[in-house]
Amino acid sequence: MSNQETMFCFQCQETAGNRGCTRVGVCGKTSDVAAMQDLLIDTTKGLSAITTELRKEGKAVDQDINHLISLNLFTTITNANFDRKVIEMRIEKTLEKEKELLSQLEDTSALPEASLWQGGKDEYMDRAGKVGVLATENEEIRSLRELITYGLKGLAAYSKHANALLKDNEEVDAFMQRALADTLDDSKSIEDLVALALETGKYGVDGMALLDAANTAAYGNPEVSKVEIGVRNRPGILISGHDLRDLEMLLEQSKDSGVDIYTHSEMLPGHYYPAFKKYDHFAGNYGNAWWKQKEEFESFNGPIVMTTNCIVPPKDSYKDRLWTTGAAGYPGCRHIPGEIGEEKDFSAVIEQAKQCKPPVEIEQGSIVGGFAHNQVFALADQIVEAVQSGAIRKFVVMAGCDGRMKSREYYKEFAEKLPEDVVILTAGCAKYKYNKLDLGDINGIPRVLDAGQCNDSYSLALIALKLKELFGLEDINDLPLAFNIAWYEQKAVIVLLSLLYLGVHNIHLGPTLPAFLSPNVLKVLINEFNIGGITKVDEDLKTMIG
Ligand code: SF4
Ligand code: SF3
Repeated sequence: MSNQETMFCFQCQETAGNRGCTRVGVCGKTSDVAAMQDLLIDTTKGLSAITTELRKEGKAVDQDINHLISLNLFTTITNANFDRKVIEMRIEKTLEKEKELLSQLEDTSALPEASLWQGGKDEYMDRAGKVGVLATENEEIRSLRELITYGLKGLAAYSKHANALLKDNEEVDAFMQRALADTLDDSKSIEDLVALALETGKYGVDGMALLDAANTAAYGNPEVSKVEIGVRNRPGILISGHDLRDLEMLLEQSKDSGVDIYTHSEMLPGHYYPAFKKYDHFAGNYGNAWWKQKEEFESFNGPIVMTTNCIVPPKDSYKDRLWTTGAAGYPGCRHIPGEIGEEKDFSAVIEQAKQCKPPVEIEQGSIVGGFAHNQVFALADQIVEAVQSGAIRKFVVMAGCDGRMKSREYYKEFAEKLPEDVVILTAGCAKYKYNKLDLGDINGIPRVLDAGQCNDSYSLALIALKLKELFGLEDINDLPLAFNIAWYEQKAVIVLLSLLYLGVHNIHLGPTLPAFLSPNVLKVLINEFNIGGITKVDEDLKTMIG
């Protein structure tokens, strides 16, 4: 691989043929952008090797460097940033920081080549061809390196959201950087890398805890909430992605503008936080999971702000209404700048909205959510009683991502066919496959308990641990709890590694198993954790629910 005509990416569930995207991404990523992402990852690993050595020498690493590294990783997550110029700019910045920090290091002998390479922009493409995924020839080592790298991308995304709320965890950052450096270290064995993958899960839990603490300190604990899915008659702004700080700024700046704010996809849980309930113009949720955005952004009529992934390459009909901010980017779409701690300026978006027609109504009614840990703990007595009386037989965690593959209809069917005494615990955009079905309740407890965004899978883990305590069990795997997780992008990888770290066995992962897991790495996960895929709904209902 030495030119921009070839690429290799297999980081997401929709990778071509469940093997790898090689000319253009199924997501729409072009080969030159893929190459620049490969180089950005390599330079970020190089910088991380330097910061790791600096820490070993007892020197402090600036928070700005930690933030730079997290944002670099986040920028390469599936569907976050398609803008080659932005990625090149981040490579340049990273190389500058490498140079600066190298001069502070006493001993540079342990550094990998990636820490020392300093090429100009005209050399980027050539270098990218040498440092992509396939540069690691051994299939097992490659698989583990990518598993760890993807987990770290997810962790970086969650850290970045916590950082936006001025919360940092130096231990998480130091680990992230050490682990990135280790993925370049040829002396690491398969066993070392398996251990590192599980350690990544430990820090995944810490990273999600950091974000949970940041979100709840800033906006209160999510509470049971009814969210409208119809529309009002004023123009609207649609905000998507995961960044709650962006949502807060937009709500505040638009409050007397005559424009309503609607959430899309992973921003839906914004409605569950008490702090946002005071805004009368916070109208509801519009549309579904990310992959339906082409139709839904068209009919929304107003501007759309993508705060993170998932962006689908936009149609011309609404491209001038699509704005990005933070790690998100798309060439030709306007970007709202703003560093951590700065107030972003959404006035141009608000002005554009005023000129737009109100959204076209595509659905009516409401959905209920807000079952994060605090709210569920408040209902603990009711839940324990329902389990003890037999009214609730089992819980099934169906967290994760949604996606466009037909095979994902499985999750809707699975939810529909679940026996009526089974409760779904969900988080992430996976929920759009069943959160508008009328699945009823059990003694007042809804059968779909939505904790929030994908990072709120942390809440689901806390709920499981609480149930274990309440039922006096030794092992989380003794709970009446099954895991049927849908994955798509790399945040789901950190959620998975976190669950493994917490000792959860028998996780079913679908709709397909990750292409980046080599047969032998998969064998390890099966042997140690009994991970499995999915089959047919009826069969899986038998094995998972009984
Ligand atoms: Fe292919 Fe997924 Fe990579 Fe996009 S992110 S290029 S769809 S593997
Ligand atoms: Fe969805 Fe992209 Fe994963 Fe945060 S928004 S869960 S796919």
